[in-house]
Order: sequence, then structure tokens, then C-alpha cells
Amino acid sequence: MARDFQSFLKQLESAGELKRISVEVDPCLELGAIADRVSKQPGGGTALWFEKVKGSSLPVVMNVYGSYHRMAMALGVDHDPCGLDAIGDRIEHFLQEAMPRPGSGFFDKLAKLPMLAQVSGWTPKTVRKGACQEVILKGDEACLSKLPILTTWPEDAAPFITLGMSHVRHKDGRRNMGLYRLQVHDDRTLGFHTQLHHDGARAKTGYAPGERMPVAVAFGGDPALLYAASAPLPPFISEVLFTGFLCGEGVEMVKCVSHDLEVPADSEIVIEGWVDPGELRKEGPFGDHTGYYSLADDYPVLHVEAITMRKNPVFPATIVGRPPQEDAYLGLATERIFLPMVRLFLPEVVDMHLPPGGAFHNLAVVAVKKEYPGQAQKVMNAIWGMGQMMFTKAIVVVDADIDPRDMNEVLFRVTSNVDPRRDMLYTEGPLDVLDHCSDRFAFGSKVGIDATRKNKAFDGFKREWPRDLVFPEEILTRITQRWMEYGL
Ligand SMILES: Cc1cc2nc3c(=O)[nH]c(=O)nc-3n(C[C@H](O)[C@H](O)[C@H](O)COP(=O)(O)O)c2cc1C
Ligand SMILES: [Mn+2]
Repeated sequence: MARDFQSFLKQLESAGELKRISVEVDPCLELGAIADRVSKQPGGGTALWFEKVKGSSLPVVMNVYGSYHRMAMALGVDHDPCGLDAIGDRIEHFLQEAMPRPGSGFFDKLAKLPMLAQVSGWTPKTVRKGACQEVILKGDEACLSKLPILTTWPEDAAPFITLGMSHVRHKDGRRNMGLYRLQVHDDRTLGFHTQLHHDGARAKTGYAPGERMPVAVAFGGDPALLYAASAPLPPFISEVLFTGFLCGEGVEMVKCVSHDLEVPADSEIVIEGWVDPGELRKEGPFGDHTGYYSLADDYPVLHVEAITMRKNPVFPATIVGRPPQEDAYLGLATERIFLPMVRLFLPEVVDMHLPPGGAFHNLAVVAVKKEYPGQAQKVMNAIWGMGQMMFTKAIVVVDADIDPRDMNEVLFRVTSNVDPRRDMLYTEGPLDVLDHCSDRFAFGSKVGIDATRKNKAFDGFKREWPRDLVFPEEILTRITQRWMEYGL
């Protein structure tokens, strides 16, 4: 079901998930401080529609994705605890179906035809007209001061665009869409903060210095697009195709007005421009999702050629900072949606949790069914070699029966089951470029903590391992039945 961003906002409003703020608010710090406070409410608060933003005629929306419920609504699934898991299950099912059955030849291929038809239904479709081009500003008219761009933290270098989805095309034709912040250098130029390890940064390697790599930054469109832009997809999967998979229908794309990249036709706003791979400029500092100001560094520059928009667009923004905030729920969606893919390579992994306090990359808790010696270590090493999970600084492995989301339980097992010298695995490797505490840029050490119960067969544990404290089921049932009688 294709939905545009504003119909999604209406859907949120009718569900009591969006509040309108009608008094005038300042895009410099005030909006950020409000969204920070609301997003930290238990469960993530509501989405916020700021109707009157100082210095601009456009409204700003924030915290749109900032709860489990809204995240599930954005991806068109139920919000019960399993809604997002259902997407992961769909991926798993699809991958299994795609595998050839041994020895089944022609009939197997025939059986897969409906699946191929389904995939072609997810591919983006080019259309001639898009709502995102109802208003076209070119040349001197295409100035960034027409947009209500926020300064979220007091020591930020400048205002930053935070929820723009940047479309680029690799020289070999592959399209990539990613969520990268954009610093306002001046009215016609932006900092293009594509970090070293991301596909977005790799795209420019195919272009020669002095050449213009076209870029288009789109806002809004189907709410699933933003999730896809943040998702750690492998380089060969297009985020727009993945959105088609999520929505069950291909995204309608329209050609830009100043170059031949395509953007989702029903976007709210599109900034078109180009990057010269040979040009770098200082970017940052910026109050970041690490909970600190990320340090200034050299990044590419995006020169604005055109800004197109709907007649009455809304401008989406977020604030990142000390967790939990809105982006915690994007991370949570990734945890649930990508778990089946992790399990494809690591079938012993039963469950996984990336706690928001670990700011995406710093901590992963993995529940594992042990079947042979060294399995906890094998899982750690594999995770450190897997896509963007390579950044994980600490991995805690618990037994399959432990809920990795129950932090009290995890702490209990980490402190009681771990002999520190024996059960910690230290290694080193790539770190997120935003990590500030390692001695070297983007490189540092990692620790794996094996908090599983130890036994003789797998761990060579020579003493007897004590048994967990549990009441028999019948006692638990009895006290539940008699609870009123106890007067408690
Ligand atoms: C709110 C938010 C802001 C982000 N800002 C940046 C950024 O400025 N630069 C960056 O490289 N990645 C940023 N990311 C992470 C990327 O969007 C994410 O890693 C994505 O998978 C990268 O896709 P790619 O590999 O296709 O480039 C941000 C993520 C979120 C949720
Ligand atoms: Mn990508």
C-alpha cells in the first residue's frame, strides 16, 4: 500500500500518536529541546507537528518514528510485540523459497515463477509527474534559507538537515539511498556527511576529482523509505527496492529537474545538487547519537542546483543525542528485521538485542544455543565480521533461555557466570568513525563476554555447575489461582 508522508501523519494523528504545537517555536535549540524531552518519555512520547516555526512558512515534524507503535505503523505491520519480527520472518521465508531445491530442476523453476513476479512488483516504477515537483526553485531561488533547518545542540557548527534521504548512483549504475546529516555551509552548499564505511561514501570513488556526482536529498514519501535509508543493507541491495519489499509495491520515482537521478515522486521536498569527489570542507562539530559532540572532520560538499517541493510540504527533522531518542526505534526495527539474516549465518543465535543505551554500535547481547566448544567465541567473531555489526564494541553472549532484553537478567548472568580472565575475548578491528575513545580514528579494541553457563563437555569446566533457582510449574499455577485468597 503506497502512502505519502502527510497521509501517514494524518493516520498517526487519528491514532492519538501525533500532537500539534500551534505556538511559535524557534528552530534554533527550542525545537530540539522539546523533541529531546518528548522522545525520552517512557515508550517514546508522541510525534510532534510544529505549525509555526520562527522564520519559515513551513511546518516541521519531529519524533515521527520515535515509538515501537509508530515504527510498526510506518512499516505497515501490527504493533503487538511481534509486528516487526513478522518482517524479519518474511525475509527469512523469501530467502528460503529462493533457494533451489536439490534435484527438482524444471518444476522447481516453474514453482518459483510467482516469486519472481512478486519481486518485479517491488521494483521502483518511473512516473512522469510527481507531487514533489509542484514547486520548482532553480538557480538563485534554490536557497536553503527557505527551509526551516534546525540547530539542535548549542555547540553545533551550524544548522543541520537531519532527516534527508540522499540518493546517489554508483558509476556502475547501482543506486544508493542513505540517511546522512547535512551541515548548512551557506545558502547554496551543504556538508555531505557520508561516513567512511557506508555505501554513500563509496559511491564517489567511481567519479574523478573535478567530475560532478549528482545527488538528490529527498524528504518524506512513503514512511518506510526513511527506515530503509537507515537500514544496514548490503551494497548490492537498493534501499528503494527494499522499500518496495516492505510496502509490497514498488516506489514511484520521478526524474529530478537538474540531473537524471530519480527520487520518490511523492516526496515532500527534494534538494538537488552535485558533489565533486575532489572537494572537502570541515564539517562539524555536531551533537551526535553517541551522546557527545562528534569532532569536526573533512567531508565532501554538496552544491545545491535546485529545490523542488509540494505546494504545502512539511519538513521532517530529528534530534540525535544521549539515548534513548527517536533513532532508538529505528535501531530497534533493524534489530528485529535483521535477526533472521544473522541467523542464516549463525543458526545457533536464538535472539539478539542492541540496547539503546549502547547507541547502536557499542553493545550487542546475543542469546545462543551452545552445541560445541568455542561456540560463544565463534558467534562473537562472526558478528565482528558482519556488515555494520563490525563496529560492535562489546558482545555479551548468554544462553538460549535468557531474554537479551531483560537487562537485570543479563547483568545477573554477566556478573555471576563470568570468570573474567577466562571468559573475556579481546580483539581489535574497525570502529564507527564517531567513536571518540579509541586511540586511533575508526580503529580500536573490542570485547566479547561469554556469560553462558559453563559445562564439562563444551567448556572443559571441571567443577559442578550449580542449578538455577526455579519453582515447579504446579506451585506457580497454584499460587496464581489462589492469589486473591492471600489478599495480596
Ligand atoms: C538519525 C540518523 C542519522 C544518521 N546520520 C548519518 C550521517 O550523518 N552519516 C552517515 O554516514 N551515516 C549516518 N547514519 C547512518 C546511516 O544512515 C546508516 O548506517 C545506513 O545504513 C548507511 O547506508 P549506506 O551504507 O547505504 O550508505 C544516520 C542514521 C540515523 C538513524
Ligand atoms: Mn546502501
